[in-house]
Amino acid sequence: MMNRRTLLGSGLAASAALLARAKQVAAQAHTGHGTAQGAARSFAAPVGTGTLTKGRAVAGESYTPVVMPNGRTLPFEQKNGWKIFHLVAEPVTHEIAPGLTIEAWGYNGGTPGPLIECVEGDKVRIYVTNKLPEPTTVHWHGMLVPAGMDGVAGLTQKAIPVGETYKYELTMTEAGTFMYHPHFDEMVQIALGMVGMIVVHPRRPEARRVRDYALMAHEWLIPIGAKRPDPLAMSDFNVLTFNHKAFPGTEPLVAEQGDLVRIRIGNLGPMDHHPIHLHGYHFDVTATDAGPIPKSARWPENTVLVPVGGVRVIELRADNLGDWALHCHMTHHVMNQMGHDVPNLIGANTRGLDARVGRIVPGYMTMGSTGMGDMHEMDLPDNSISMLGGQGPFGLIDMGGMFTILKVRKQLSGDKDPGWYEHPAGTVAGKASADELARDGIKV
Ligand SMILES: [Cu+2]
Repeated sequence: MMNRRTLLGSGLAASAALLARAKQVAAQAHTGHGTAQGAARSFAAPVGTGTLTKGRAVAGESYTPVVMPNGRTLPFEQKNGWKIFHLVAEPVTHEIAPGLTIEAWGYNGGTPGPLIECVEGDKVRIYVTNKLPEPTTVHWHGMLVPAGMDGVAGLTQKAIPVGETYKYELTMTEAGTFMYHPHFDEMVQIALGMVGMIVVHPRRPEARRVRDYALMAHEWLIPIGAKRPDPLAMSDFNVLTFNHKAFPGTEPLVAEQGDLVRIRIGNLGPMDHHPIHLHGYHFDVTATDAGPIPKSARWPENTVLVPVGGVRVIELRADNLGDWALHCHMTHHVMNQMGHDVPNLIGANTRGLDARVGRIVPGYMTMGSTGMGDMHEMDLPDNSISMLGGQGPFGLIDMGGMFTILKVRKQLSGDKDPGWYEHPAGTVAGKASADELARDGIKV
């Protein structure tokens, strides 16, 4: 249950009242079962699934497979000089982070769609079966394709009717990072999760060891307690994701000292551009969804703005060991649900408010008068995630949403999440001693 003492004196009143109501409803629905509905969930540290460093090696191909953290790669067959893929558009159930599961739309049993990976020059045939309750198409975003393969309903093809399978034939004329999404009822289908990435590898193999990652940024409005994202949202998104996971649900990226790390960041979210920021490194933006940026035109960056409908590829050399935050720098995009649309009571005197409001709304709890860093301690209604993130080695990581971690180690053993970084002695910020303050003339 909530720790009321640590939360006293603050006041996200509307949200707290909503929580109290949600708790009442849940309690009524479960009377007699003895379950503590709405009890605060534990915040597990993010743990990888063991697929972090290796993609799928493909017979006859020499590229390093791209890893889509929390994601999948679409299998294919080779027949008569074609690579044959099959995408199935369908409703799916998807976990955003432990505690929050949604009814979304996606491809092949999940969302986002699986990564389509192939090689420059490939002839690719992609069958698309429509198991949605309405027509759809697939548009190959950024790719140079014949007009009739461009997937725009009404303009270049008939929308794929419910239950039918259409065929797209594409020649991968250039290497690069592209995306796919429907071009029928775009607002609804994209908002419900129908997005995916495409990587076309150069025919010439890379000269060095590469850790190659794909991250798709997305944003959702998921009303507290609801399972269906609201596709009508324009500005009030409350769940921000990488590969449709909100921290602490995001798998970390890993690299070994000396690796070239390439991160392909796509954005097919409905409305927002995302300034994606990486700690511990300066990186180059090396490509967009229109191909590589000439070396002479690159400049170093800490933050790359990934526009809606765009891809930015960043590269860095993994030479700074540690656990490094990789996140959107819009502060509302590193929060989860519950942190939006609440009154600002920072600095307000809310003493006695709990007792008074509690007479009308049982279980009422005010929060946030000393800031909002303690919001993770709120009780949560069913099917929701805390406004803040997960447990780290030094306590709460108070960011959620579009946040993940790049873990760089001297050596990695196997393909698993290596755990938290072990800092060399004397390299972690800590409390200053009286001697140190005196030595340096700091008066506090
Ligand atoms: Cu953002």
